Amino acid sequence: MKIGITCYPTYGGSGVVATELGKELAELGNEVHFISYAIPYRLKKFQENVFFHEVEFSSYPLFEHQLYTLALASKMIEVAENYNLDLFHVHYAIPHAISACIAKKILATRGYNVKIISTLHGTDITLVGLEPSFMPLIKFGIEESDGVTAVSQFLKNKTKTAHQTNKEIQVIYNFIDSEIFKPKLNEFSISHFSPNCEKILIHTSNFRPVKRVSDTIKILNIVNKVISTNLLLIGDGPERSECERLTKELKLTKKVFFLGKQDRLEDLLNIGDIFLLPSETESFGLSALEAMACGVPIICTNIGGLPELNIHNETGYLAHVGDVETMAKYTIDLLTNESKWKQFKEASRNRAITHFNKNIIVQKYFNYYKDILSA
Ligand code: GMT
Repeated sequence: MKIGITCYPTYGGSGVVATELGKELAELGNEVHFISYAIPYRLKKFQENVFFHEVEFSSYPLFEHQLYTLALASKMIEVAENYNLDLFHVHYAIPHAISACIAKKILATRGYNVKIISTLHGTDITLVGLEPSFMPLIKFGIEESDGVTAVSQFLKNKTKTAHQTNKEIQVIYNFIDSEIFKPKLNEFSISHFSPNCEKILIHTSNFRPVKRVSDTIKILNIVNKVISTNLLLIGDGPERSECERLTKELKLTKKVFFLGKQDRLEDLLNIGDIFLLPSETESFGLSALEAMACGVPIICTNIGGLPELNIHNETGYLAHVGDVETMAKYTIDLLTNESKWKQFKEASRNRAITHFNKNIIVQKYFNYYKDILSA
């Protein structure tokens, strides 16, 4: 197959899923063309069958704002014609699905039939997607796509109710490479983060308000009074300064490590005893899956698609949004009960590899492509 993939190229779960999927499809012999404004950050190395096409902007005095949706549609048309694409697989509805619809319509007038598959990832439906001005666009993008996938049952249901659509939506979960995300001895010096054998809590995200990163610091504050514990915060974003302020206010500066954006997540995740994800909304929780694959139990909120990933009292625990006391209680429970913690670690790794390994999920996408192309 010849597949055009469009995603956000910067840090973020949808870009990771799109890039890893493209790399796997290329590995299976398909030709994959990434079309975006920058090269996806997980696509830095040369790989056979993988191509990148940069969406360029032309400056023109009348265009005070960049016309990204149109520039992307133009590039999609160009790539589809030059490389005979079979389909566009766009990740994150806004504006990618709309650009694909424009490109498809124009290509049809030029004798090309290219299918569109849109994958809904989360905030494109649950947050920005609910802005009244965007709602008609999102509904249009969904209904005009030849196929639509969502990363959890929760997101499928939410899309149908919030956007009042009967469009068939296929649930295809996020995935990991269990050979990369696996339990292993650390290359990073654990003694740096745990000089006095403190327990280690870990969290990774883009520090947007929906992640409620400051809750991880509040949890640490409670846990640390019972068992000496440190917290590793990986990633960066708008809430980081507030988290740094709160850390100072709670006198936890020696206990919280702000590591910023990091590449070799799998090494850092392996240092953690427990992964915290106290999000306000989370359609799946790729970061939690990566931790589970490394054998790290999860304590997270019971919202969105998280209960489809993290099984309460088996791979971790679930609590209500903002209930830091309960999350801290669960954390203490696991950190002070070695046999239960080991049992949860094993269950986390097992669940990650039996349900969410790349070979299972990539095959689901590929079968879906075949269904859509033959429909
Ligand atoms: O919204 C984000 O946090 C980023 C967003 C993205 O850009 O990819 O993540 C969403 O997609 C991921 C991959 O499918 C999911 O694992 C995340 O749960 C989802 N984030 C939210 O729903 C908040």
